[in-house]
Amino acid sequence: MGERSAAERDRSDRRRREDGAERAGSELVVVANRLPVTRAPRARPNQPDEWDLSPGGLVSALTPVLQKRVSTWVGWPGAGPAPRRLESQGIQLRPVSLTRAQVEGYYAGFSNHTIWPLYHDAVRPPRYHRPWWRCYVDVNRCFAEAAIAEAAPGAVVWVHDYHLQLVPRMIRERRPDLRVGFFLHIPFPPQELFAQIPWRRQILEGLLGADVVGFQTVVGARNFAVLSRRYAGAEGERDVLTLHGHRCRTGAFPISIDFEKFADLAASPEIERMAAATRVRLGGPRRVLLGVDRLDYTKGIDVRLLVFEELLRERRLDPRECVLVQVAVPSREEVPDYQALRHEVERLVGSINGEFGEVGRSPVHYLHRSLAMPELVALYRAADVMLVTPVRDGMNLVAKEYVASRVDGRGVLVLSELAGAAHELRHAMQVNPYDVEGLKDALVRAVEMPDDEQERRMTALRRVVERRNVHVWARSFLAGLEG
Ligand code: ADQ
Repeated sequence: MGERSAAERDRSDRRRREDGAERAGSELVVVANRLPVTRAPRARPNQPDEWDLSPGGLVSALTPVLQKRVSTWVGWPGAGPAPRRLESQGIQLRPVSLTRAQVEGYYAGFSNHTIWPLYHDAVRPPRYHRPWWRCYVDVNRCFAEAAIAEAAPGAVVWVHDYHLQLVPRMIRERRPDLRVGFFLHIPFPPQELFAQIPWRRQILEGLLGADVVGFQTVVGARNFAVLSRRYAGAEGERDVLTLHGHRCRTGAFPISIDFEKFADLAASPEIERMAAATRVRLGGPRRVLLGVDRLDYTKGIDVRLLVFEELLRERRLDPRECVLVQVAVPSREEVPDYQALRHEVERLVGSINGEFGEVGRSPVHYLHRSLAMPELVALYRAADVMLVTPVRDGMNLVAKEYVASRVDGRGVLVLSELAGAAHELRHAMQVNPYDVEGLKDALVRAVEMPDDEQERRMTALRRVVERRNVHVWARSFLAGLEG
Protein backbone atom coordinates (compact mmCIF):
# COMPACT_ATOMS: atom_id res chain seq x y z
CA MET A 1 0.00 0.00 0.00
CA GLY A 2 1.47 3.36 -0.98
CA GLU A 3 1.32 6.70 0.86
CA ARG A 4 -2.23 7.48 1.88
CA SER A 5 -3.66 10.84 0.92
CA ALA A 6 -4.79 13.34 3.60
CA ALA A 7 -8.39 12.74 2.57
CA GLU A 8 -7.97 9.00 3.05
CA ARG A 9 -6.38 9.55 6.44
CA ASP A 10 -9.27 11.79 7.49
CA ARG A 11 -11.72 9.18 6.38
CA SER A 12 -9.85 6.58 8.39
CA ASP A 13 -9.82 8.74 11.50
CA ARG A 14 -13.51 9.42 11.18
CA ARG A 15 -14.24 5.75 10.86
CA ARG A 16 -12.10 4.99 13.85
CA ARG A 17 -14.41 7.22 15.92
CA GLU A 18 -17.57 5.66 14.63
CA ASP A 19 -19.63 3.31 16.71
CA GLY A 20 -18.68 -0.36 16.32
CA ALA A 21 -21.87 -1.69 14.73
CA GLU A 22 -21.90 0.75 11.82
CA ARG A 23 -18.25 0.58 10.84
CA ALA A 24 -17.39 0.63 7.16
CA GLY A 25 -14.95 -2.26 7.54
CA SER A 26 -11.32 -2.67 8.50
CA GLU A 27 -8.23 -2.03 6.40
CA LEU A 28 -6.39 -4.75 8.29
CA VAL A 29 -7.93 -7.89 9.74
CA VAL A 30 -5.86 -10.28 11.86
CA VAL A 31 -7.30 -13.78 12.20
CA ALA A 32 -5.91 -16.08 14.89
CA ASN A 33 -7.29 -18.95 16.94
CA ARG A 34 -7.37 -16.89 20.13
CA LEU A 35 -8.36 -13.32 20.71
CA PRO A 36 -5.59 -11.57 22.63
CA VAL A 37 -7.80 -11.09 25.70
CA THR A 38 -8.82 -13.01 28.77
CA ARG A 39 -12.00 -12.61 30.77
CA ALA A 40 -11.20 -10.80 34.02
CA PRO A 41 -12.78 -12.02 37.25
CA ARG A 42 -15.91 -9.96 38.00
CA ALA A 43 -15.87 -7.62 40.97
CA ARG A 44 -19.63 -8.21 41.56
CA PRO A 45 -21.80 -11.05 40.19
CA ASN A 46 -24.22 -8.85 38.22
CA GLN A 47 -21.62 -6.76 36.45
CA PRO A 48 -20.84 -7.36 32.77
CA ASP A 49 -17.64 -9.24 31.93
CA GLU A 50 -14.44 -7.27 31.64
CA TRP A 51 -11.62 -8.33 29.36
CA ASP A 52 -7.86 -7.82 29.82
CA LEU A 53 -5.41 -7.71 26.95
CA SER A 54 -3.18 -10.79 27.39
CA PRO A 55 0.52 -10.09 27.13
CA GLY A 56 2.49 -12.02 24.53
CA GLY A 57 4.82 -11.72 21.57
CA LEU A 58 2.18 -11.68 18.85
CA VAL A 59 0.15 -9.04 20.67
CA SER A 60 3.11 -6.72 21.18
CA ALA A 61 4.18 -7.24 17.55
CA LEU A 62 0.79 -6.51 16.11
CA THR A 63 -0.51 -3.82 18.47
CA PRO A 64 1.45 -0.94 16.86
CA VAL A 65 0.47 -2.12 13.38
CA LEU A 66 -3.18 -2.54 14.37
CA GLN A 67 -3.35 0.82 16.12
CA LYS A 68 -2.12 2.68 13.04
CA ARG A 69 -5.14 1.86 10.90
CA VAL A 70 -8.76 0.81 11.19
CA SER A 71 -8.32 -2.82 12.09
CA THR A 72 -9.92 -5.79 13.73
CA TRP A 73 -8.64 -8.96 15.35
CA VAL A 74 -10.86 -12.00 14.77
CA GLY A 75 -10.51 -14.93 17.17
CA TRP A 76 -12.01 -17.29 19.71
CA PRO A 77 -12.57 -15.57 23.08
CA GLY A 78 -12.33 -18.81 25.09
CA ALA A 79 -15.18 -20.79 26.63
CA GLY A 80 -18.32 -18.99 27.72
CA PRO A 81 -20.52 -16.29 26.24
CA ALA A 82 -18.92 -13.23 24.66
CA PRO A 83 -20.36 -10.03 23.23
CA ARG A 84 -20.51 -9.54 19.45
CA ARG A 85 -17.72 -7.02 19.63
CA LEU A 86 -15.04 -5.93 22.10
CA GLU A 87 -12.39 -3.30 22.25
CA SER A 88 -9.12 -3.32 24.13
CA GLN A 89 -6.43 -0.62 24.01
CA GLY A 90 -7.76 0.79 20.78
CA ILE A 91 -7.93 -2.62 19.09
CA GLN A 92 -11.29 -3.80 17.76
CA LEU A 93 -11.94 -7.43 18.58
CA ARG A 94 -14.43 -9.69 16.86
CA PRO A 95 -15.13 -12.84 18.91
CA VAL A 96 -15.87 -16.09 17.08
CA SER A 97 -17.83 -18.09 19.64
CA LEU A 98 -17.54 -21.87 19.42
CA THR A 99 -19.65 -24.63 20.92
CA ARG A 100 -18.07 -27.17 23.22
CA ALA A 101 -18.26 -29.80 20.44
CA GLN A 102 -16.51 -27.45 18.00
CA VAL A 103 -13.70 -26.80 20.50
CA GLU A 104 -13.34 -30.55 20.99
CA GLY A 105 -13.18 -31.40 17.29
CA TYR A 106 -11.38 -28.41 15.78
CA TYR A 107 -9.04 -27.37 18.60
CA ALA A 108 -8.37 -30.27 20.96
CA GLY A 109 -8.85 -32.83 18.19
CA PHE A 110 -7.62 -31.87 14.75
CA SER A 111 -5.32 -28.98 15.74
CA ASN A 112 -3.69 -30.49 18.80
CA HIS A 113 -3.93 -34.27 18.21
CA THR A 114 -3.36 -34.32 14.45
CA ILE A 115 -1.50 -31.28 13.16
CA TRP A 116 0.60 -30.33 16.22
CA PRO A 117 2.31 -33.74 16.68
CA LEU A 118 2.64 -34.38 12.93
CA TYR A 119 4.24 -31.01 12.20
CA HIS A 120 6.68 -31.60 15.08
CA ASP A 121 8.33 -34.64 13.48
CA ALA A 122 5.50 -36.89 14.70
CA VAL A 123 7.15 -37.06 18.14
CA ARG A 124 3.78 -38.37 19.29
CA PRO A 125 1.63 -40.43 16.89
CA PRO A 126 -0.82 -38.09 15.10
CA ARG A 127 -4.44 -39.24 15.07
CA TYR A 128 -6.57 -39.05 11.95
CA HIS A 129 -10.19 -38.88 12.91
CA ARG A 130 -12.77 -37.97 10.27
CA PRO A 131 -15.26 -36.13 12.55
CA TRP A 132 -12.38 -33.91 13.78
CA TRP A 133 -11.55 -33.03 10.18
CA ARG A 134 -15.16 -32.16 9.39
CA CYS A 135 -15.27 -29.96 12.44
CA TYR A 136 -11.97 -28.29 11.43
CA VAL A 137 -13.49 -27.43 8.03
CA ASP A 138 -16.66 -26.00 9.64
CA VAL A 139 -14.81 -23.91 12.20
CA ASN A 140 -12.33 -22.62 9.60
CA ARG A 141 -15.39 -21.46 7.65
CA CYS A 142 -16.72 -19.59 10.72
CA PHE A 143 -13.40 -17.73 11.02
CA ALA A 144 -13.34 -16.99 7.28
CA GLU A 145 -16.92 -15.63 7.38
CA ALA A 146 -16.10 -13.40 10.36
CA ALA A 147 -12.99 -12.05 8.59
CA ILE A 148 -14.96 -11.42 5.39
CA ALA A 149 -17.61 -9.49 7.32
CA GLU A 150 -14.96 -7.25 8.89
CA ALA A 151 -12.83 -6.51 5.84
CA ALA A 152 -13.24 -3.27 3.89
CA PRO A 153 -12.90 -3.50 0.08
CA GLY A 154 -9.26 -4.17 -0.81
CA ALA A 155 -8.29 -4.79 2.84
CA VAL A 156 -5.38 -6.91 4.04
CA VAL A 157 -6.21 -10.07 6.00
CA TRP A 158 -3.42 -11.74 7.98
CA VAL A 159 -4.25 -15.31 9.08
CA HIS A 160 -2.15 -17.02 11.76
CA ASP A 161 -1.13 -20.56 12.44
CA TYR A 162 -2.00 -24.20 12.07
CA HIS A 163 -5.53 -23.97 13.41
CA LEU A 164 -6.66 -21.99 10.35
CA GLN A 165 -4.93 -23.44 7.31
CA LEU A 166 -8.13 -23.56 5.22
CA VAL A 167 -9.08 -19.94 5.83
CA PRO A 168 -7.01 -18.27 3.05
CA ARG A 169 -8.75 -20.14 0.25
CA MET A 170 -12.19 -19.75 1.86
CA ILE A 171 -11.66 -15.99 1.94
CA ARG A 172 -10.31 -15.78 -1.60
CA GLU A 173 -13.30 -17.67 -3.05
CA ARG A 174 -15.71 -15.11 -1.62
CA ARG A 175 -13.60 -11.95 -1.66
CA PRO A 176 -10.97 -11.90 -4.42
CA ASP A 177 -10.52 -8.16 -3.75
CA LEU A 178 -8.69 -8.87 -0.45
CA ARG A 179 -4.94 -9.42 0.02
CA VAL A 180 -4.54 -12.50 2.18
CA GLY A 181 -1.41 -13.48 4.12
CA PHE A 182 -0.81 -16.61 6.19
CA PHE A 183 1.95 -17.16 8.74
CA LEU A 184 2.71 -20.57 10.23
CA HIS A 185 4.24 -20.36 13.72
CA ILE A 186 5.23 -24.02 13.91
CA PRO A 187 7.44 -26.11 11.57
CA PHE A 188 6.11 -27.26 8.20
CA PRO A 189 7.02 -30.93 7.82
CA PRO A 190 8.77 -32.77 4.99
CA GLN A 191 7.00 -34.94 2.46
CA GLU A 192 7.58 -38.22 4.35
CA LEU A 193 5.40 -36.95 7.20
CA PHE A 194 2.93 -34.65 5.48
CA ALA A 195 2.02 -37.39 3.01
CA GLN A 196 0.23 -39.23 5.84
CA ILE A 197 -2.61 -36.71 6.10
CA PRO A 198 -5.77 -38.02 4.43
CA TRP A 199 -6.76 -34.40 3.66
CA ARG A 200 -3.32 -33.20 2.52
CA ARG A 201 -4.58 -31.77 -0.80
CA GLN A 202 -7.29 -29.71 0.90
CA ILE A 203 -4.80 -28.28 3.40
CA LEU A 204 -2.35 -27.30 0.66
CA GLU A 205 -5.11 -25.75 -1.44
CA GLY A 206 -6.31 -23.88 1.63
CA LEU A 207 -2.88 -22.33 2.16
CA LEU A 208 -2.31 -21.67 -1.55
CA GLY A 209 -5.36 -19.38 -1.46
CA ALA A 210 -3.12 -16.79 0.25
CA ASP A 211 -1.06 -14.19 -1.61
CA VAL A 212 1.85 -14.79 0.78
CA VAL A 213 2.49 -17.87 2.94
CA GLY A 214 5.24 -17.24 5.49
CA PHE A 215 7.24 -19.83 7.45
CA GLN A 216 9.74 -19.56 10.29
CA THR A 217 12.57 -21.05 8.22
CA VAL A 218 13.58 -21.62 4.62
CA VAL A 219 13.23 -25.36 5.25
CA GLY A 220 9.50 -24.92 5.96
CA ALA A 221 9.05 -22.81 2.83
CA ARG A 222 10.91 -25.39 0.74
CA ASN A 223 8.82 -28.28 2.12
CA PHE A 224 5.65 -26.35 1.28
CA ALA A 225 6.76 -25.73 -2.31
CA VAL A 226 7.67 -29.39 -2.87
CA LEU A 227 4.38 -30.62 -1.38
CA SER A 228 2.25 -28.07 -3.24
CA ARG A 229 3.64 -29.27 -6.55
CA ARG A 230 3.37 -32.93 -5.64
CA TYR A 231 -0.08 -33.08 -4.05
CA ALA A 232 -1.97 -29.94 -5.13
CA GLY A 233 -0.71 -29.65 -8.70
CA ALA A 234 0.75 -26.17 -8.13
CA GLU A 235 3.32 -24.95 -10.60
CA GLY A 236 6.37 -22.81 -10.18
CA GLU A 237 9.83 -22.84 -8.76
CA ARG A 238 11.17 -21.72 -5.42
CA ASP A 239 9.20 -18.84 -3.96
CA VAL A 240 6.27 -18.31 -6.33
CA LEU A 241 3.63 -21.01 -6.77
CA THR A 242 0.65 -20.81 -9.11
CA LEU A 243 -2.58 -22.74 -8.72
CA HIS A 244 -5.63 -22.16 -10.96
CA GLY A 245 -4.12 -18.87 -12.11
CA HIS A 246 -3.58 -17.51 -8.59
CA ARG A 247 -0.01 -16.63 -7.57
CA CYS A 248 1.10 -17.39 -4.04
CA ARG A 249 4.48 -16.21 -2.76
CA THR A 250 6.25 -18.19 -0.05
CA GLY A 251 9.25 -17.46 2.09
CA ALA A 252 10.89 -17.42 5.50
CA PHE A 253 9.92 -14.66 7.94
CA PRO A 254 11.58 -15.69 11.23
CA ILE A 255 9.51 -14.29 14.10
CA SER A 256 11.22 -12.43 16.89
CA ILE A 257 10.65 -10.49 20.12
CA ASP A 258 10.43 -6.90 21.26
CA PHE A 259 14.17 -6.65 21.91
CA GLU A 260 14.08 -3.18 23.45
CA LYS A 261 11.29 -4.05 25.85
CA PHE A 262 13.32 -6.97 27.27
CA ALA A 263 16.65 -5.11 27.22
CA ASP A 264 15.23 -1.98 28.93
CA LEU A 265 13.51 -3.99 31.63
CA ALA A 266 16.60 -6.16 32.17
CA ALA A 267 18.77 -3.05 32.61
CA SER A 268 16.52 -1.56 35.31
CA PRO A 269 17.91 -1.45 38.88
CA GLU A 270 14.77 -3.20 40.11
CA ILE A 271 15.41 -6.24 37.92
CA GLU A 272 19.09 -6.29 38.88
CA ARG A 273 18.05 -6.37 42.53
CA MET A 274 15.53 -9.15 41.84
CA ALA A 275 18.15 -11.19 39.96
CA ALA A 276 20.70 -10.82 42.77
CA ALA A 277 18.07 -11.75 45.36
CA THR A 278 17.10 -14.83 43.34
CA ARG A 279 20.68 -16.08 43.38
CA VAL A 280 20.84 -15.60 47.14
CA ARG A 281 17.58 -17.50 47.59
CA LEU A 282 18.97 -20.34 45.49
CA GLY A 283 21.79 -20.67 48.03
CA GLY A 284 24.42 -18.62 46.19
CA PRO A 285 25.52 -21.34 43.74
CA ARG A 286 28.48 -20.79 41.40
CA ARG A 287 26.27 -21.54 38.39
CA VAL A 288 22.54 -21.18 37.84
CA LEU A 289 21.06 -23.17 34.94
CA LEU A 290 17.60 -22.27 33.67
CA GLY A 291 14.82 -23.76 31.54
CA VAL A 292 11.61 -21.83 30.72
CA ASP A 293 8.99 -23.53 28.58
CA ARG A 294 5.39 -24.22 27.99
CA LEU A 295 4.95 -27.70 29.45
CA ASP A 296 4.90 -29.39 26.06
CA TYR A 297 6.40 -32.69 24.90
CA THR A 298 8.18 -30.90 22.04
CA LYS A 299 10.28 -28.76 24.41
CA GLY A 300 12.68 -31.48 25.63
CA ILE A 301 12.24 -30.72 29.35
CA ASP A 302 12.54 -34.38 30.31
CA VAL A 303 15.75 -34.80 28.28
CA ARG A 304 17.28 -31.80 30.03
CA LEU A 305 16.48 -33.19 33.49
CA LEU A 306 17.85 -36.58 32.57
CA VAL A 307 21.11 -35.06 31.40
CA PHE A 308 21.42 -33.00 34.59
CA GLU A 309 20.77 -36.11 36.68
CA GLU A 310 23.43 -38.15 34.87
CA LEU A 311 26.00 -35.35 35.22
CA LEU A 312 25.37 -35.18 38.97
CA ARG A 313 25.59 -38.96 39.28
CA GLU A 314 28.87 -39.04 37.36
CA ARG A 315 30.14 -36.14 39.49
CA ARG A 316 30.85 -34.05 36.44
CA LEU A 317 28.63 -31.40 38.05
CA ASP A 318 28.62 -30.68 41.77
CA PRO A 319 25.15 -30.23 43.32
CA ARG A 320 26.62 -27.74 45.81
CA GLU A 321 27.79 -25.55 42.93
CA CYS A 322 25.10 -25.92 40.24
CA VAL A 323 21.40 -25.34 40.56
CA LEU A 324 18.82 -25.91 37.84
CA VAL A 325 15.65 -23.81 37.79
CA GLN A 326 12.90 -25.16 35.56
CA VAL A 327 9.82 -23.01 34.98
CA ALA A 328 7.02 -24.75 33.12
CA VAL A 329 3.87 -22.90 32.22
CA PRO A 330 0.81 -25.21 32.32
CA SER A 331 -0.45 -26.08 28.86
CA ARG A 332 -3.24 -28.22 27.29
CA GLU A 333 -3.80 -29.82 30.67
CA GLU A 334 -6.80 -31.87 29.55
CA VAL A 335 -4.72 -33.83 26.97
CA PRO A 336 -3.41 -37.22 28.25
CA ASP A 337 0.04 -36.83 26.58
CA TYR A 338 0.52 -33.55 28.45
CA GLN A 339 -0.61 -35.08 31.73
CA ALA A 340 1.88 -37.92 31.22
CA LEU A 341 4.67 -35.41 30.53
CA ARG A 342 3.84 -33.47 33.67
CA HIS A 343 4.05 -36.65 35.75
CA GLU A 344 7.36 -37.62 34.15
CA VAL A 345 8.89 -34.17 34.73
CA GLU A 346 7.73 -34.13 38.33
CA ARG A 347 9.02 -37.66 38.87
CA LEU A 348 12.44 -36.67 37.52
CA VAL A 349 12.59 -33.52 39.67
CA GLY A 350 11.68 -35.56 42.73
CA SER A 351 14.20 -38.25 41.93
CA ILE A 352 17.06 -35.76 41.41
CA ASN A 353 16.28 -33.81 44.58
CA GLY A 354 15.80 -37.02 46.55
CA GLU A 355 19.16 -38.40 45.48
CA PHE A 356 21.36 -35.29 45.37
CA GLY A 357 19.68 -32.74 47.68
CA GLU A 358 20.21 -32.08 51.35
CA VAL A 359 17.94 -30.55 53.95
CA GLY A 360 17.64 -26.89 52.90
CA ARG A 361 19.32 -27.41 49.51
CA SER A 362 17.79 -28.75 46.28
CA PRO A 363 19.62 -29.12 42.97
CA VAL A 364 16.38 -28.57 40.98
CA HIS A 365 13.84 -25.80 41.62
CA TYR A 366 10.67 -26.48 39.69
CA LEU A 367 7.83 -23.99 39.15
CA HIS A 368 4.68 -25.12 37.37
CA ARG A 369 3.12 -21.74 36.63
CA SER A 370 3.20 -18.68 34.49
CA LEU A 371 5.44 -15.81 35.58
CA ALA A 372 4.94 -12.07 35.16
CA MET A 373 7.42 -10.45 32.78
CA PRO A 374 9.62 -8.81 35.50
CA GLU A 375 10.01 -12.16 37.30
CA LEU A 376 10.88 -13.87 34.03
CA VAL A 377 13.46 -11.26 33.05
CA ALA A 378 15.00 -11.34 36.53
CA LEU A 379 15.42 -15.11 36.13
CA TYR A 380 17.03 -14.66 32.70
CA ARG A 381 19.46 -12.20 34.30
CA ALA A 382 20.18 -14.57 37.17
CA ALA A 383 20.93 -17.55 34.92
CA ASP A 384 24.48 -18.33 33.80
CA VAL A 385 23.31 -21.05 31.42
CA MET A 386 20.00 -21.08 29.53
CA LEU A 387 18.84 -24.50 28.35
CA VAL A 388 16.63 -24.50 25.26
CA THR A 389 16.49 -28.11 24.12
CA PRO A 390 13.31 -28.76 22.12
CA VAL A 391 13.12 -31.88 19.97
CA ARG A 392 11.46 -29.66 17.35
CA ASP A 393 10.29 -26.04 17.56
CA GLY A 394 9.05 -23.52 14.98
CA MET A 395 11.25 -20.76 16.39
CA ASN A 396 11.49 -20.65 20.22
CA LEU A 397 11.17 -17.15 21.57
CA VAL A 398 12.60 -18.00 25.00
CA ALA A 399 16.07 -18.27 23.41
CA LYS A 400 15.71 -14.76 21.97
CA GLU A 401 14.26 -13.34 25.21
CA TYR A 402 17.27 -14.65 27.15
CA VAL A 403 19.69 -13.05 24.71
CA ALA A 404 17.84 -9.70 24.80
CA SER A 405 17.84 -9.75 28.60
CA ARG A 406 21.62 -10.25 28.89
CA VAL A 407 22.44 -6.57 28.90
CA ASP A 408 25.63 -7.49 30.83
CA GLY A 409 26.90 -9.42 27.79
CA ARG A 410 27.33 -12.62 29.84
CA GLY A 411 25.52 -15.94 29.94
CA VAL A 412 25.60 -19.05 27.78
CA LEU A 413 22.74 -20.13 25.52
CA VAL A 414 22.58 -23.89 24.92
CA LEU A 415 20.26 -24.25 21.94
CA SER A 416 18.80 -27.23 20.12
CA GLU A 417 19.69 -27.46 16.44
CA LEU A 418 16.08 -28.47 15.90
CA ALA A 419 14.61 -25.13 16.96
CA GLY A 420 13.96 -22.59 14.19
CA ALA A 421 15.99 -20.10 16.23
CA ALA A 422 19.15 -22.15 15.53
CA HIS A 423 19.15 -20.81 11.94
CA GLU A 424 19.81 -17.28 13.22
CA LEU A 425 21.50 -17.83 16.60
CA ARG A 426 24.66 -19.35 15.20
CA HIS A 427 26.79 -18.24 18.15
CA ALA A 428 24.78 -20.24 20.65
CA MET A 429 26.19 -23.60 21.79
CA GLN A 430 24.17 -25.75 19.45
CA VAL A 431 23.22 -29.28 20.45
CA ASN A 432 21.34 -32.27 19.10
CA PRO A 433 18.69 -32.95 21.78
CA TYR A 434 18.64 -36.67 20.94
CA ASP A 435 22.38 -37.04 21.60
CA VAL A 436 22.48 -37.44 25.38
CA GLU A 437 26.28 -37.73 25.61
CA GLY A 438 26.73 -34.69 23.34
CA LEU A 439 24.27 -32.74 25.48
CA LYS A 440 26.15 -33.68 28.63
CA ASP A 441 29.46 -32.50 27.18
CA ALA A 442 27.86 -29.24 26.01
CA LEU A 443 26.37 -28.61 29.43
CA VAL A 444 29.69 -29.09 31.17
CA ARG A 445 31.37 -26.79 28.65
CA ALA A 446 28.65 -24.19 29.15
CA VAL A 447 29.09 -24.31 32.92
CA GLU A 448 32.84 -23.88 32.56
CA MET A 449 32.85 -21.36 29.71
CA PRO A 450 35.33 -18.53 30.36
CA ASP A 451 33.96 -14.98 30.57
CA ASP A 452 35.66 -13.73 27.41
CA GLU A 453 34.10 -16.51 25.30
CA GLN A 454 30.70 -15.85 26.86
CA GLU A 455 31.00 -12.18 25.98
CA ARG A 456 32.14 -12.84 22.44
CA ARG A 457 29.22 -15.16 21.75
CA MET A 458 26.61 -13.08 23.57
CA THR A 459 27.62 -9.87 21.78
CA ALA A 460 27.15 -11.57 18.41
CA LEU A 461 23.80 -13.07 19.48
CA ARG A 462 22.49 -9.76 20.77
CA ARG A 463 23.35 -8.04 17.53
CA VAL A 464 21.22 -10.54 15.58
CA VAL A 465 18.16 -10.33 17.86
CA GLU A 466 18.33 -6.53 18.11
CA ARG A 467 18.48 -6.13 14.34
CA ARG A 468 15.79 -8.71 13.56
CA ASN A 469 13.25 -7.75 16.21
CA VAL A 470 9.53 -8.43 16.12
CA HIS A 471 8.70 -5.05 14.59
CA VAL A 472 10.96 -5.82 11.66
CA TRP A 473 9.22 -9.19 11.35
CA ALA A 474 5.70 -7.68 11.24
CA ARG A 475 6.73 -4.90 8.88
CA SER A 476 8.52 -7.21 6.47
CA PHE A 477 5.61 -9.67 6.30
CA LEU A 478 3.09 -6.90 5.66
CA ALA A 479 5.39 -5.23 3.13
CA GLY A 480 5.62 -8.59 1.31
CA LEU A 481 1.85 -8.80 1.33
CA GLU A 482 1.10 -5.26 0.31
CA GLY A 483 3.97 -4.83 -2.15
P1 ADQ B 1 5.33 -21.66 21.88
O1 ADQ B 1 5.39 -23.11 21.61
O2 ADQ B 1 4.40 -21.23 22.93
O3 ADQ B 1 5.02 -20.81 20.55
P2 ADQ B 1 7.88 -20.08 22.43
O4 ADQ B 1 8.30 -19.47 21.16
O5 ADQ B 1 9.01 -20.56 23.25
O6 ADQ B 1 6.88 -21.30 22.28
O7 ADQ B 1 7.09 -18.99 23.25
C1 ADQ B 1 6.73 -19.20 24.57
C2 ADQ B 1 6.38 -17.88 25.22
O8 ADQ B 1 5.79 -18.14 26.49
C3 ADQ B 1 7.60 -17.00 25.46
O9 ADQ B 1 7.30 -15.67 25.14
C4 ADQ B 1 7.86 -17.17 26.96
O10 ADQ B 1 8.37 -16.01 27.60
C5 ADQ B 1 6.50 -17.46 27.51
N1 ADQ B 1 6.63 -18.35 28.67
C6 ADQ B 1 7.10 -19.60 28.71
N2 ADQ B 1 7.07 -20.08 29.96
C7 ADQ B 1 6.57 -19.09 30.72
C8 ADQ B 1 6.28 -18.95 32.11
N3 ADQ B 1 6.44 -19.95 32.98
N4 ADQ B 1 5.78 -17.79 32.52
C9 ADQ B 1 5.56 -16.78 31.66
N5 ADQ B 1 5.81 -16.84 30.36
C10 ADQ B 1 6.30 -17.99 29.90
C11 ADQ B 1 4.77 -21.10 19.17
C12 ADQ B 1 5.77 -22.02 18.47
C13 ADQ B 1 7.19 -21.45 18.63
C14 ADQ B 1 7.23 -20.03 18.09
C15 ADQ B 1 6.11 -19.19 18.68
C16 ADQ B 1 6.02 -17.82 18.00
O11 ADQ B 1 5.70 -23.32 19.01
O12 ADQ B 1 8.13 -22.26 17.94
O13 ADQ B 1 8.48 -19.44 18.44
O14 ADQ B 1 4.85 -19.82 18.51
O15 ADQ B 1 5.88 -17.94 16.63
